[in-house]
Amino acid sequence: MLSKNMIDALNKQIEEEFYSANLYLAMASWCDKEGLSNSATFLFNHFEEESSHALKIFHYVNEMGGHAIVPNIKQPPVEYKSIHQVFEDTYQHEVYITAKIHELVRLAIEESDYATNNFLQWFVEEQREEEATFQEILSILKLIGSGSSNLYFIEQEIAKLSTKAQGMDAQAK
Ligand code: OFO
Repeated sequence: MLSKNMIDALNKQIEEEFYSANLYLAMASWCDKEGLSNSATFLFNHFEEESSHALKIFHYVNEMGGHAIVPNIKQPPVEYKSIHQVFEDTYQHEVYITAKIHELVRLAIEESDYATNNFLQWFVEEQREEEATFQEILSILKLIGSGSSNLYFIEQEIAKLSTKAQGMDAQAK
């Protein structure tokens, strides 16, 4: 049984996860339009991942006797200055989401809600992995540098990371 506080906090997180999904979908669409198809694929995959995170919490709330609420999600930015900005924003966004997950863990501990604390540990690990992935991308972008003649190399590296990430997801299932 979840406290009212916990149900509200988890519903807020459902909204955050759906927003993350839409943010990555908007970024994927921008990359697609710019002809950056490997980056687009990487971000489309991330859209699906974030949607699955939202649903995971959604089902948990109902399973625990609460009421999961379909959120009203604000529109994410649709235009980006560069691929560097896209990935800088993804990294900053993941850092923000990690802080939100940690707040939920703190609440679960305060309320001695061991089931929710246990449920949230999957997200703690997921966030650690996601921050590491986006940080790796930022390091690669920094090494390659900006300038349109470097976009080809960036696309090659993102394709490699997509394959690696999919391999990890398949293992996790
Ligand atoms: Fe990127 O994260 Fe969901 O949780």
